[in-house]
Amino acid sequence: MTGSFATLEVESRGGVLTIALNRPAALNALNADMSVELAAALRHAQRDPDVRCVVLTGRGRAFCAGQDLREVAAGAPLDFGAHLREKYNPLVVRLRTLEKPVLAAVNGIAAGAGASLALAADLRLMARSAGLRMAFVHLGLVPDAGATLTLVQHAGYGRAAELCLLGETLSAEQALAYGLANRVVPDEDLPAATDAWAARLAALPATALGLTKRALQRAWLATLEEQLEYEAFLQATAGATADHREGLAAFLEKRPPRFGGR
Ligand code: T3D
Repeated sequence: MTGSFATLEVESRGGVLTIALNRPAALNALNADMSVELAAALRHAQRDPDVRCVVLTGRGRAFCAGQDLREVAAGAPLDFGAHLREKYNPLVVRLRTLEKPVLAAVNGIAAGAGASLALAADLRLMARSAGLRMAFVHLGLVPDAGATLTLVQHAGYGRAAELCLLGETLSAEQALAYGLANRVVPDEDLPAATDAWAARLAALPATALGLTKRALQRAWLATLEEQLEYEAFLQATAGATADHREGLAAFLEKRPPRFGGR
């Protein structure tokens, strides 16, 4: 799948699928082609057992400036509801339910639906000069692509309200303080920091990571009793994997584990 897209650069190496949004002149704004291609790349990530971690990033100085507003202005009046249901919502569902870790390497500004995509990832590494901007309010729109949920989940209601209602750009350092970034690194260190985390994630037991993600996603909805039961259900699967046996053997033999992903 490497490199066969008009709006993305996709590379698969060492168990890591890197998807780079690649319309730098438009700050990687999401046009119709990009949403179709991103859906295809994420489908591939789900299906290919050799993909054990997904990195989402942007080429050029931005991560993603959200919906391509020139495309909206040039076209027939947009059916916003249908557009979201057909294009963005499936992308967000895929990112959140993909049973592989998704790491957003936020290399620059992430605005509107671009911020929503970054927030849908499991982990966010941000370059120091990057920012998050809930730009929707400046267009008279409502935050979409899941951001009203993910912001409240990661940052809490008050901070989510501040970001969505005021629509100011949140710096990377502020994003870290708000719980929206996992790490902030100097701009020039982002590629190496991303590679290091992605390689670590790709070397960890794939089934356990996938099931862990399922458990975390569901935790928002559950009572304690339900979550305890769900953890027990998932552990029955994880406990039957070769990776679990390898982890146990490595512990007893006092050596690093070599997880095969099965
Ligand atoms: O159903 C639906 O589709 C509704 C869903 C909506 C989802 C959304 O995402 S709504 C929010 C859309 N995004 C925005 O409102 C952000 C718009 N962009 C900006 O506010 C600014 O560009 C930034 C704050 C992101 C960055 O500012 P700055 O000063 O660093 O860059 P710039 O000069 O504004 O932009 C550079 C170029 O990128 C420029 O093109 P040019 O003049 O050099 O040819 C600019 O027009 C282009 N660009 C930036 N954002 C977009 C864009 N082109 C198309 N669409 C964009 N979203």
